[in-house]
Amino acid sequence: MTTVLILAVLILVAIAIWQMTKIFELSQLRTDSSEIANDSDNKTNGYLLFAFLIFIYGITIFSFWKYGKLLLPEAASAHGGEYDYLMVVSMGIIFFVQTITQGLLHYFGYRYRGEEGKKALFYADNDRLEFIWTIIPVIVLSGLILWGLYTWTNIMDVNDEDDPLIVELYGQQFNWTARYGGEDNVLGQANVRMIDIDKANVLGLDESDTYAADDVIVRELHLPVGRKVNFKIRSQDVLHSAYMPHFRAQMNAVPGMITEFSFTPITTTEEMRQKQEIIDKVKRTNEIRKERAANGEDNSDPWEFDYILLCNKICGKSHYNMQMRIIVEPQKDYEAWMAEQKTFKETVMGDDSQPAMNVVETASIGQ
Ligand SMILES: [Cu+2]
Repeated sequence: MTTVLILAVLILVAIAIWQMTKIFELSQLRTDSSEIANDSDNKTNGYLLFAFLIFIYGITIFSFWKYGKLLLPEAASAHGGEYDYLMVVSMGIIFFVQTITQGLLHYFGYRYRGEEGKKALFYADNDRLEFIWTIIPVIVLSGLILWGLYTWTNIMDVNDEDDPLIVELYGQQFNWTARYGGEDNVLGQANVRMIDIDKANVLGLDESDTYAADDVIVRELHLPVGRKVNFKIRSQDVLHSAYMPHFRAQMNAVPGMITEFSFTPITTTEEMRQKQEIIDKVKRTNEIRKERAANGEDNSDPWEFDYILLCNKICGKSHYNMQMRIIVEPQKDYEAWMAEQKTFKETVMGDDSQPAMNVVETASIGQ
């Protein structure tokens, strides 16, 4: 009832304002009713163009200052540096060209604004000018595209050189599971049709495949630093996307097929935590979390930096929370961790109803 009353009052107030405006308009004596812009109008618009130019330059500088720190930290994979360099050069060129063209565009709008008696020059074409403004973008864009293609081909070349570690990433609504090939570094055959919940065979491994017996299934990904990793990516249900932002890696997880991505981690989690930009980020985040804690809100425990695997396809209502911690560590730490993990044979193939996989303490993972 109150809502209806408030609405009625608002409508009546709006009608009253409308009526008053009409009365005000009628009471004004129009001295100049012309719809054609005069010199003064044009001048005002010319100045407004300058004001808008200052606004877009200002908001650009403000965004860099305010949000620049939200960009990803230095890449932690071997290919990431080149990827970032390509990105920075592309953005630099775009930024440079847009700053100049916007400046010129608005300046010319102001400089050649309409004036009484001024006539525009009829200028049909100029071959040299057209050649210049065609050839420069052609050269710059061809350079960027060729460089981009070369980089892309290098990054996407998944091969078995240099003895890569083979890891499967398995996406489902709404979590990630990882599987290592075990001692032999070969993944056993798997298929969603072989998923057996009763036996906790959640990834659908083929129990008759000898390669599957020593596979290690985990919910926290450990990678030895400096060793190439070949990821084999599967999805159980819908399209997901395995996204590891700190390693500049992303690949769709497509039901019914195995997609691949390969990279070499070059910075351990510990080394990353020591970097100044990460220390600052952690500090900023924890200040926010402290405020949240004071207000009794969720996500308020102190955060520590971790690499992370996310899903980057909107795959359902808990998509935002589909994540897995990644730990990059020295070879010996990796081996020690791996030695503690149980194999598929130990966890599933027996009839003693062991847990599905190596269970990890799930501490809070956050960005
Ligand atoms: Cu997903």
